[in-house]
Amino acid sequence: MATLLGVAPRRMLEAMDTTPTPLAGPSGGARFTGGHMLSTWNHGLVSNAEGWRIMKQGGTALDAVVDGTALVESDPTGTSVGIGGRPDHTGKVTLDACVMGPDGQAGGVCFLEDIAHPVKVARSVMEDTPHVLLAGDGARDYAIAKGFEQVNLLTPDSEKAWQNWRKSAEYKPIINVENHDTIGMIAQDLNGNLAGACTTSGLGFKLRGRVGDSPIIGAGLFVDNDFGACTATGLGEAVMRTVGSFLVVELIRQGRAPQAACEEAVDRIMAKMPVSDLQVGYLAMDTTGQAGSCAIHGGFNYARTVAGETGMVDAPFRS
Ligand code: SD4
Repeated sequence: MATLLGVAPRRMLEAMDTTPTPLAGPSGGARFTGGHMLSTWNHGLVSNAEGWRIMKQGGTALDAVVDGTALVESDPTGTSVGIGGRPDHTGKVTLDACVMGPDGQAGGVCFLEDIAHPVKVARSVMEDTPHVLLAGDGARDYAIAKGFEQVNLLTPDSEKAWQNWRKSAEYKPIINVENHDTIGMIAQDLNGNLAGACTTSGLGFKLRGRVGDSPIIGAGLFVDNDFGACTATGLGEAVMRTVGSFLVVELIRQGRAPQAACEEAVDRIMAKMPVSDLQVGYLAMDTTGQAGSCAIHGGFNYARTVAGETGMVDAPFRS
């Protein structure tokens, strides 16, 4: 057998001890069962309130994140999620979403048009198909066949914003602290199980066909029921290039607290790309009830609910 430094590969693996941290919790603590939810931005308050209502009635973390984020999708005044989301450069609203549950199951939709609740379609892809991601017309056909509500996602307000944008039609795919508010929600239910959801209309006036991090498992969202969960907001390209949410959960698995893990993921972006004009924020929890968050720039906030008590938290930032 080939050897490296004189040690057979198999023996090297044995010597390295690849056993993951015990399942009691990443830091050895007990699993938290009081109910824990983290949701990006101010609209996270609405999602967490709904999530808590669902958990108290015996609903799972998955029920909480799907129904919690679906409420934000229904709000026509939100310009980055669901109906009312800013269109692409051709004036069409295209939506991205994904969900992940405690058994490692995952589902998503991207480049989806005319459907009110992409997060619910994502759940259906996860539960009713053998696939993880459906795109474009195929995703829409699937949603229609499943009986999901069809709507015109372009509100008069969004159309006006697009018309204004067309006057200069400057294509600058930049996300700063003012112009993004995807909803990413991660939760741990009263049985201690984790789940997450992420839903967005993505970058305003994006190129037609552009898909960001939000429907991509490992980028906009990752859940490992044994260790933790993470979701991202901000410029999807930066998150995708660094597989951000997976990275955060992997760092938690390796023993870091959620806060330190989010900081490291932000630092990885900052080490590789100029960030003066771009924003990314990570939000994470472990299984023991600890939370963490970090953004490139100031301005990212999130709603945190612990055992029914909710508050807004300003995320630390690194720039
Ligand atoms: C994207 N990450 O499509 C999303 C945008 C976002 O708040 O987070 N907006 O790149």
